[in-house]
Amino acid sequence: MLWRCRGVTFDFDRDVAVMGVLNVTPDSFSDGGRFFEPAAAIEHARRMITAGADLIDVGAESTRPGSKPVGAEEQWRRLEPVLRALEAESKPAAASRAVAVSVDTSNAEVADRALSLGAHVINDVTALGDPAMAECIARAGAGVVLMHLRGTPATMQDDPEYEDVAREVVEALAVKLEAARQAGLAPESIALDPGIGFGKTTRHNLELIARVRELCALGRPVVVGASRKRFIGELSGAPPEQRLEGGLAAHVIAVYEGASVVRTHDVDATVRAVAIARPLREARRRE
Ligand code: HH2
Repeated sequence: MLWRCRGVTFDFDRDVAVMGVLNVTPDSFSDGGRFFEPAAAIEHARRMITAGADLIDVGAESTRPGSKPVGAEEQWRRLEPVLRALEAESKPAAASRAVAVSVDTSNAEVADRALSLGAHVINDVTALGDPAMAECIARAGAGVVLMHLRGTPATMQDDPEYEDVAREVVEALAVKLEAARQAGLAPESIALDPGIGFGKTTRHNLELIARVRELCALGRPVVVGASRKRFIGELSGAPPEQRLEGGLAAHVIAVYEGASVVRTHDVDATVRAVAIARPLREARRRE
């Protein structure tokens, strides 16, 4: 299965991609403030590329539970210097392989500006909530991640309820996928994400990871982002800086069950874990 993201095409019949998180924010839940300065952000992106990241996902707005939206101007003020530097860093000559630049925004104005600086992917946690989003992504020929989110980051953890979370998330993303196609996005540009922690309890997150195959059945690559999230803390008692092993466990299971992309703060360890999880999945297929 191919995922076409402008100049970079992923072949998920062969590969699993690791997406490194770069939060250019003062308030993200696990690394807020650490990479807020452009120089620190660029240095961190370089480290992730060297560690084997296939995509760098740059975000200027925290979407942690209870967070407030950040306006387009402020998002762009945070993103621009980093994207300008990344454009050069991500070229195959500099990185020794193609690295895609993803921008985590649900604001079409920010997405449009980022695409004009060469971004390959728009990671939209609202799955085209902004009516202008589809058109600007389609025009650029970029890739898109459509994520499942119930409510808004401000309200999403207020007692989320589902009858069957995996079935409902698949159904909701099937509707989003069809809407994206209708809006002119090429099917091969679209990836889907169940939105771990976005309007879900610990039990919901576990079911979504364990049943990721049901989402794969929609025929598009699946992105899973469990890194350092609250459910890992709830199950292991660990604070965000000690959730590496929990995140690896979740991502290894997700890959084994069919996920194509894992989104992580811990690229080096995740690349090493995926190097085992992916061939394990292959070994099972040949049974
Ligand atoms: N999770 C976060 C942000 N963006 N995008 C996708 N596609 N999938 C995810 O699971 C996802 C996401 C939250 O993590 P983080 O960016 O570290 O935190 P914050 O939103 O506080 O910046």
